[in-house]
Amino acid sequence: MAMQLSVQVAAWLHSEVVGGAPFDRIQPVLARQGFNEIQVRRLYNAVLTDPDGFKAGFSRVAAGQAPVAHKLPDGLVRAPVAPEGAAEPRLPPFHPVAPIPAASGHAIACDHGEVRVAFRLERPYVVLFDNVLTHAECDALVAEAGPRRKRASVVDSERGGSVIDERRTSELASIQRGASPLVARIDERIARITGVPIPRGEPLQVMRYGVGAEYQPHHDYFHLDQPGQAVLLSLGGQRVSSLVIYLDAVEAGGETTFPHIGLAVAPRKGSAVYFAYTDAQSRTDPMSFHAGAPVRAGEKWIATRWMRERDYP
Ligand SMILES: O=C(O)CCC(=O)C(=O)O
Repeated sequence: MAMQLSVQVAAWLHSEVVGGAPFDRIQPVLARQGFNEIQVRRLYNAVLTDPDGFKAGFSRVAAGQAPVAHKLPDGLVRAPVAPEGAAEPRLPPFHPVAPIPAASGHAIACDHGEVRVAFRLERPYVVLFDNVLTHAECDALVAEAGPRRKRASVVDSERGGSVIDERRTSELASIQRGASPLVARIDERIARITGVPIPRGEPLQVMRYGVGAEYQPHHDYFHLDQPGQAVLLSLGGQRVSSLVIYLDAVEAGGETTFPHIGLAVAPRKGSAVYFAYTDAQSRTDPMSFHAGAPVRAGEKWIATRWMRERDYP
């Protein structure tokens, strides 16, 4: 259903959001106007993403002109152009709601030993961890989940649910939190290194990619302008971060790539790449665009955990 926003409410929303009002202040006001949470998030993000375009839209209506469709930009949000001769412009900062806990330092003591932070990138927010799982744990997870795998699917952006799609050609087994003593131990460890509480994690997805299999570039967060994705917010809110654990090395190819910044992370058994892309106001970072590059030789095994704003049932 199309959203009907009065000029007065649109003007109020614009001035509040431009003034830095958090989502929680906006939501109850628009809820009283009859908007549901997804609609409020879309409006909030529309103002944040393009405040001038949003203002131009309701100003046209106030002046008695026909409204124009408001399209959210889905490409790269670029930093302002720097003066000639200046160094490359830095991207504006983005503060994810789920950064790794600063207090842990570079070596995080866990039940099996130390998980080490190999590098951390600010934007997109990416952390590479070493020694998240021991080699024996990687092998045990593959043995436990591997036989249950089926062809992977993606979210159906129009209708909701999931569909088989050539963009994701791996095989996948979805493992509930706490499904076995091994998975429960992995749940604890993931929460410890990422700082995201266990109940906010979606099921662990154990995946195998054969030669040629890939996961083409995508965002893990839900795109609220696509109806089939927006409905998924009702289960635990937006996705905030992802952890991809490598369960084996790959002979060639199969890197996790971040095309906007030219980063390719090569799979190493037991290490993991973590990326966080949603802030405290539910704004999402398009720079977190990433992919699983095609495997060129050997096979690739990973376990991915997607994490939410709130508990995931
Ligand atoms: O296969 C990879 O390296 C990346 C997996 C991925 O993009 C995901 O699970 O969201």
